[in-house]
Parts: sequence; structure tokens; C-alpha cells
Amino acid sequence: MTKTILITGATAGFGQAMARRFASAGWQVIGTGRRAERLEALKAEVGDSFHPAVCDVTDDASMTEALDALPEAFAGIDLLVNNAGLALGTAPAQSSKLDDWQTMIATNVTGLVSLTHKLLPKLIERRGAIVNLSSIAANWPYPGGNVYGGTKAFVQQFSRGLRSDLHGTGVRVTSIEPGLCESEFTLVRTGGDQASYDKLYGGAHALQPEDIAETIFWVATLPPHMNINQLELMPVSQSWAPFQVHRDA
Ligand code: 8X3
Repeated sequence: MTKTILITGATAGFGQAMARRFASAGWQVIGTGRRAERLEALKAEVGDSFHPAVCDVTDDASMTEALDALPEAFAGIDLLVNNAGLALGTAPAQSSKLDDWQTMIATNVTGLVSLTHKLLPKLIERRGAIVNLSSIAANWPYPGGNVYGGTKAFVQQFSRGLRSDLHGTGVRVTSIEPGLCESEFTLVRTGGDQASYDKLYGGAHALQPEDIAETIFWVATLPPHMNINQLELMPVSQSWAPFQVHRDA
């Protein structure tokens, strides 16, 4: 039977790469996002197995409307990938913008739980799966990670909690925790600062969106008795640094 995946944030980066990967393997793909023209471009590329669902995860009514408008062929969802999310800023907490913090919480936390709540009955009905995009920032604090890291720690722990609650339903839940990956994510985080982008990725051989898509495809196509609880990924070029110690002058 043909399987259907719903990917939030399919207008760029990981979401676009996943849409291509799953469609190429014969899945039906629902891609959500705010930018209709990008979803239409993806549909032109992927074909009829892609359904563009224009909506905003931070706008509950728009999500409900998009789900209610799903064509019959896309109505049964086997896999929800909560990919929509963002980081805003790299400033220390004491000089961050409260608006930025609230936007990250609205998207990475509130939007994710709202959509998950809406789709749980369908996912239980089909013994489906949920893949949540967390981050290494959930596991490892770093300067300027403050609220972003907090939202991703929420995503990780929410994923584990879901697993507990869904015990016996056959629904699988996975938290994917990528490190340095080259995508628009960084341009959004820095407000479009191309020089910072180039500096961050220069010579780093960062993960690519296709690497994340391949990983999630693997997770989703394992035998149904296997659940990957958490999966942390980094490029080989990334690892840990020593703790910082502030000393009085
Ligand atoms: C993105 C990875 O290293 O910028 O979630 O926190 S990192």
C-alpha cells in the first residue's frame, strides 16, 4: 500500500530534501509551508505524488484548514515529520530580543505540539510514525543557544514522552538531532548575513539536507518492530570543545 508522509517546512532545506527522497521511493508527500510558490515549484519537480499544503504551523486555524482540505488520496497519514523550526540570533541571553525567543517557542514548540495533537488519532489508526527534528543543541549548551537549545530539548523530551504514552499502539517516535548542517537555517538565524554563513561552512564539510533526508528515510523504513528513539548526527569536522572557565583578573 502506498504510504503518505506529511512534512512541515517543506519550502527549504531538510523539508525539501525529504520531499524528494520519499517521493523518489514511491511515497505520497504532503509538504507544508508558508511560501506557496516554493511548494508549487516542488510539486512541478516531484509531480502528482506531492501535495502542497500552504499553511503556517504558528497559525492553528491555517493548519486545521489545510488538513481539512487534504484530497482523499492524501488523507491517511503514515508518517508525520515535524521539521518546521528555526533559530533566531546567536546573541547571549542578556542581549537577545524577546520577540525572537517568542517566535522560536511559537514555531519549534507550540506549532509542533499543536499539529502532533491533531494528527495523533490518524497516526494511531494507521500504526504510523512521528519523526521530530530536534538538534545537538538539545544535548549540548553553547553560547548564544539559549532559547533555541531549550526548544530543541523540549522536542527531544516530548518525543520520549510520546513514546511512553503511545506504548502498545505500534506508533513509532524518533528524535533526530543534527549538528552543523548547511542550509538556509543559518541565513535565517543571522538575518541573511552571507559573510557569517560563508565563514561558518567554509572548509567544514558540513552535513547536507540530503544527509538528514536519507537518515530519516532509513528510520522510517526500518522493520516495524524497531524504534530509533534518538539519533544525534554531526559532520566529522564537528566535535566538542573544553569547558570555559572565567577567571578574575
Ligand atoms: C542546528 C545545529 O549546531 O546550530 O540545530 O545548534 S546547531
